[in-house]
Amino acid sequence: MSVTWALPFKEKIIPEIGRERAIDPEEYKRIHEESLKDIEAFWSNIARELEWFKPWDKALVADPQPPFYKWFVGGRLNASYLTLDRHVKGGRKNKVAIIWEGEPADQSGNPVEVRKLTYYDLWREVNRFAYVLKNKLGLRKGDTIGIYMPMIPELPIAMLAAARLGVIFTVVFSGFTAQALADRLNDAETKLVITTDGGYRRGRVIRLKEIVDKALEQSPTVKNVVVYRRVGLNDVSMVKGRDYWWHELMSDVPANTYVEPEPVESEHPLYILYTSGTTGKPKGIVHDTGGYMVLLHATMKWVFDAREDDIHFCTADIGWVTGHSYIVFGPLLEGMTTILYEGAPDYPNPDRWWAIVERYGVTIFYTSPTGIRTLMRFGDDWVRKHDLSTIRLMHSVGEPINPEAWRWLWKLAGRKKVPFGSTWWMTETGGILISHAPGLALVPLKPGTNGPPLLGIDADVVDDNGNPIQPGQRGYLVIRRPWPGMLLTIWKDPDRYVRTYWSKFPGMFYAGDYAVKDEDGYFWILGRADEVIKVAGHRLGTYELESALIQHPAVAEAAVVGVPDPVRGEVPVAYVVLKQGYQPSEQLRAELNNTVREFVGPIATLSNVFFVTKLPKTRSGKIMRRLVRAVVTGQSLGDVTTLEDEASVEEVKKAYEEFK
Ligand code: 6R9
Repeated sequence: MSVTWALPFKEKIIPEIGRERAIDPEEYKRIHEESLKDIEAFWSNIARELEWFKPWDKALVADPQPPFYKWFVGGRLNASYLTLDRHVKGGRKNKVAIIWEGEPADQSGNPVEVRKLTYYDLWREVNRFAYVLKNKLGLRKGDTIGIYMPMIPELPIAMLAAARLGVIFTVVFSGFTAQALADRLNDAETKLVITTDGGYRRGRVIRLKEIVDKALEQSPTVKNVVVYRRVGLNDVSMVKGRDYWWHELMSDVPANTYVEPEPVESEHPLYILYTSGTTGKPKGIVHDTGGYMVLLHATMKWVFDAREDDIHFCTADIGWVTGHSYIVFGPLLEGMTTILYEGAPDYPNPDRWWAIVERYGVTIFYTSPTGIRTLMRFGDDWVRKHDLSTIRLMHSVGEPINPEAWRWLWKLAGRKKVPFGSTWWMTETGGILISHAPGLALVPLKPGTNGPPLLGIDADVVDDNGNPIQPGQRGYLVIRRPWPGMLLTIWKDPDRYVRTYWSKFPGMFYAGDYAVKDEDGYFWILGRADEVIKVAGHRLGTYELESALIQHPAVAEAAVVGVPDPVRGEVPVAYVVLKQGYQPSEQLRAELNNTVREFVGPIATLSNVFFVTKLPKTRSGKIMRRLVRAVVTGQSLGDVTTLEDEASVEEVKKAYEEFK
């Protein structure tokens, strides 16, 4: 059955892009088709713009067979060299690479700590820390380490130092709990964790080292911990022989220390980043070095129109893929100035972002719909207070952007004239694949769309059988051909890689999103087609929340679904079947919520918990979350032929209505 989709925006907008000539969608279609004729040649031309220690022999190889693709095989390069040494040697030595501000602020809301690191400063610190990793902690190419740090410059320093040695790092978002951290450290078998004594978040100090200590009770592979003193807590417990202070390790490493960047193979993993799937534990998405660098280079040019004097502000946290690609590696690869801030958009006041834009003259602003909606609630004055006229380009990412949020930001920060797109991509894709491309002079903008696939990207929308679908009809987003920057595999689980992404439609990458393509070839990504939800732009598997719930002794079964929320996009609600002998109560409700927060983290706060005696299931015993979701969102139930017991749906309905 096909669904025709009413797209939220009708208008086409020609923004000011500061170029002589714009490309219209028809012309873009032709250029796009051209780019797909020989994707190896196309991407090779872009790859040549980077510096390789050794050129590749073959641009694309399926090894041992599809879908295990390797890009730029035979080539050697180093991500830390490309993002640092190249600029230090090439005339950007004294250019500011990172502007950082901490959270603590004075009476008038100005940050009390600001650090500006030039490319030279950053290069030196990365070399010194690489020396520590290599010579004091004995790490070698191919080893894995965990990084669990707040948003301070030492976080990218640690990432780049690891990359310099070919050490594979996995950054764990500093809002995650000890359990979530331990799971990731264990799966990646990390030898080292780099952390801090603590970090600031909305005026509170989060004691990160304590969380690491708790995680390490269950993480036997970790032999050492490096602790950077961020907050200055004086009661940090240090385990002798295991834990070291960053500043002590660095104290006798001279400022001019140089560590040769390891010329790694193009397909050498740069990092692993864990992300939620529909079932099972989080997946360790593995990214290569060569393809990833090439995709970032292309997207920085096309999507962000990267220029020499840009100040690039991506509001994400480095703990998510957006921060990896578009705070750290992308902007530094292009030799830009990138902004890093510690804290939250609405603390100390809801103008934190706008104050940052004004203070540093931000030109490129990359943010999320949830962030925009959060700030919208505080009204226009917080925005109007600031001079945002330096902004020349904006994009959003993470979830579909709703018309109100788009208009609000375009009017207030975009002065109704700058390009403002919604870039589609995911952890697995490494970088943006579908987007308006102001850097290619592609207009018009269509608000709310993700735009057309970028050059070299063979994206499409297909029906249940994998056949192309009519424009305007809802289907599944797929990528028909490999692209540089794509995940190599799932860490230690190649079968799951094949199953998750390449099996629904054989030969095509299945993204897990619903999408519509319009007559101009612009894509509108509508949201997840599977049981992944996006809470405030953060990806959570309903399965993870359910697994947390059933840890509680009172819970027999649980179903979690995402329901629309005006600010956070989606929020999770839980339906819980209790074990015999337990009664529903407010106290139990609170306990269950705590359990989830403890296991997954504060982003996973349940917006509601309903108690029922049975859940809707298929005859084969699979929980039909789709039906639960239909009930709470007031949609029609659709096909219920596989439902085992109709009374279960009635119960779900009743529980929900009683609450209303
Ligand atoms: C980068 C990132 C990926 C999922 C993806 C989709 C949703 C991301 C979007 C978007 C509509 C956009 N998504 N960008 N939906 N418009 N511009 O968010 O990665 O955390 O792995 O999430 O996010 O549903 O499948 P990740």
